[in-house]
Amino acid sequence: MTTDEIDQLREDVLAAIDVAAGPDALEAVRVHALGKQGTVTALLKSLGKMTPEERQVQGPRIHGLREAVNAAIGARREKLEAAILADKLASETLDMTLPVDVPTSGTVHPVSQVMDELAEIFADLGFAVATGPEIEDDWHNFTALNIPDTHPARAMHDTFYFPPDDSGEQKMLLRTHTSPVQIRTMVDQKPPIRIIAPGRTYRSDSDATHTPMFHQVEGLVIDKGITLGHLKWTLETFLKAFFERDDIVLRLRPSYFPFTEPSAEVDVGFSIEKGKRVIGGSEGWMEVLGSGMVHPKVIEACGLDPKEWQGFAFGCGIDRLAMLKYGMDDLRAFFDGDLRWLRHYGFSALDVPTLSGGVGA
Ligand code: 2NL
Repeated sequence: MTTDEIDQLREDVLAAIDVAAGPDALEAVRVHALGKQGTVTALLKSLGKMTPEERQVQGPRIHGLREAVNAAIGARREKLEAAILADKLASETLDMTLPVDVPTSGTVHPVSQVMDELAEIFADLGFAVATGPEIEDDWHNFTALNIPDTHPARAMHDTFYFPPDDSGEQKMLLRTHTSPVQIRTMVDQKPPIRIIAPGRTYRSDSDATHTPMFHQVEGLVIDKGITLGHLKWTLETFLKAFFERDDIVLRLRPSYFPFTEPSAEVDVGFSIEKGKRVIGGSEGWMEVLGSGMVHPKVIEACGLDPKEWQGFAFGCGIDRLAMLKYGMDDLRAFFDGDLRWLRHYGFSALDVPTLSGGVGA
């Protein structure tokens, strides 16, 4: 090939690179010039057949051509990719100044709202939210909680059991309370522990005040030197924040749970407003929570030394808390899925579940 022809080839290839409209077209130009059968490749191959003198003259020209083509392809590719990215960015812009006034469909269920409020109140007191499986084994739901096989509390819990496994040994069950979440936390984590465990629980029970699935929240503190005083202060602080009233009076009544010793039922003073019972004041007492000091046997079952670690625990129904706070009187409406009820009692999806967003707002 003559020098003129090489210059012509260079011009042609560079021009083709310049007009390649996209990565695919550019790749076709590259293959045409630098591929196995490419025009520039053919020139490089021809070097082998030249005399040393010829090669000395043509070598730098042909290699220079290859380099120029490579550099031009690289530059063009960068340009094309930048243009593609710019297009993509331009087509994916979001107008951040758009107002958020699009009507949301659906509402937050009062049970979800109350769960969010609980998480918020207890977060301020240093509690984390713990969750766990709803299908449990006997050990986590009963045995570890000092409820042995023969204990009457097992019958009292009206447990839903699954059919036994193949070995016939293990019968899984639907948890009857959220305590197994706390058992799992004590087994897995080192104290100090401060958690609440809200969630679905199940008992084979159905009437005006019981649904087979209901929501419970339990709280657990494990640390050194924990007393009933800590329990009472925590529950009083929680109830004042939750019901947004300062005139909350607590009465701890001796009671019995297998997993706490001593155990106390917590009554809260109520008053009558517009013919309805509301929490606060002291016209009468209403039972709201169960609680107690965690039984040493429960602490031991979780692998901790009860001489070193003590704690308190409490539990209550979330559905009932929601009814008391928001003035609903039929538990079963919670699970009917009636849109009119949900629109009336539900909360806006954009609401922040703070204490300032509750009944007092
Ligand atoms: C109630 C009473 C209660 C607990 C729950 C608990 C959990 C562990 C250890 C000890 Cl892991 N106790 N939970 C304690 C006392 C009462 O619930 O009336 N619930 C609806």
